[in-house]
Amino acid sequence: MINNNLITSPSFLLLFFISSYVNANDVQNWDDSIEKTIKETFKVETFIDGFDIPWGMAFLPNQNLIVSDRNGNLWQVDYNKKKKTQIVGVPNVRNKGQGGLLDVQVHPDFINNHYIYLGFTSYLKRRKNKTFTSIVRARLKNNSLIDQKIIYKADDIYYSGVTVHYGTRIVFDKEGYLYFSIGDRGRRDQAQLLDYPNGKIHRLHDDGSIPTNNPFIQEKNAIKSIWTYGNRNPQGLAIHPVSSIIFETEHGPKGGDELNILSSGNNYGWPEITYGKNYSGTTITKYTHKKGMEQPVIHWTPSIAVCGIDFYDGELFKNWENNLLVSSLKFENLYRLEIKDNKVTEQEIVYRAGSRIRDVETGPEGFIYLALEDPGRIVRFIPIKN
Ligand SMILES: [Ca+2]
Repeated sequence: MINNNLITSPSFLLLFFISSYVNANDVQNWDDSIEKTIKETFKVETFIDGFDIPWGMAFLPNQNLIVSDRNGNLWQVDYNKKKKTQIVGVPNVRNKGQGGLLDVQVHPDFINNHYIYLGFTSYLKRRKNKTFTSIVRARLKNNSLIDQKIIYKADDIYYSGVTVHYGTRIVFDKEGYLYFSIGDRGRRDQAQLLDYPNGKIHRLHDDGSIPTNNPFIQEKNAIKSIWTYGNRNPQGLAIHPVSSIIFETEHGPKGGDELNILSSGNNYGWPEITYGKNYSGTTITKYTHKKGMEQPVIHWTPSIAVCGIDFYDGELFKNWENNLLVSSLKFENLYRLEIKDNKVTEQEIVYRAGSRIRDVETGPEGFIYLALEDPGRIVRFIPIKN
């Protein structure tokens, strides 16, 4: 133990500054705390730092971590060496407002096809301020993206100069369908219209083709990739490890952040029903329920600014098996939700990060990884046996 006299002595301070300087290139210990929660105790440590705004994370079968940085950089982090290398060949993105390089996802059969998917803010060639969500598929070879194919791009008419509510989370279900979200792009009424791609969850085959059993495939004028609608700004998607049900989180306005269970063709109500208000405090709608519109599983009011989610399906945190981990931007907390029969039976804050949390992932060996942005870094939870 270091006693207080030593800490305040000039020679100790000098030694401290010298050692900080010498270690400047190593991973810094931003995080080094022990967290006691209701059912688990764990240590938080910095896994890798030096990012701008790490937005999405996905692990490869070889345990390496792919991190998408909103500024357009894509990184591969060597799991054992904890060193990151930049991946080249990323499409040009419009890094403005809430847009940029957003989510990354790994194909379920990556081991054979080496496909990864990126969700990003694309722009029109002649009018760079007009943006929308696109999805690209590419093979990851060493640290390059090759054989690129844009598997989703909206028609130019939907591109807009508004730089909010891109959504853009990507997930695969167990049957191999690819789902991705697009927020309402600040045009709330369009979330209810099936001839607009914004305010929706979309479903595609892994090559970008549209499944013939999508819910609006027969509907005239509907965009055929739409899976659900009435979604405001969804930035969390996760598949339940046992039931395979798709859970979604979306940012509400002022209040009314939602956790939803997605099902083909459903209308999640935005902006016809909501538990939130306008940021100014004025009313959006007096309705919280309407026939033909789905209720959230839970809503957070005031808004936590709910972001990426993941079900814990590792071996290490035994008491959190299949619990939903929920990240938040504004409240800077990681939440743990127990869900039984599609109802939330317990909710707990398990970590106060002191930083916006963009994403959460169960990693190799069962550690839990969080993408934090102040400063941009990935931290992980290591359980401590009681
Ligand atoms: Ca809703």
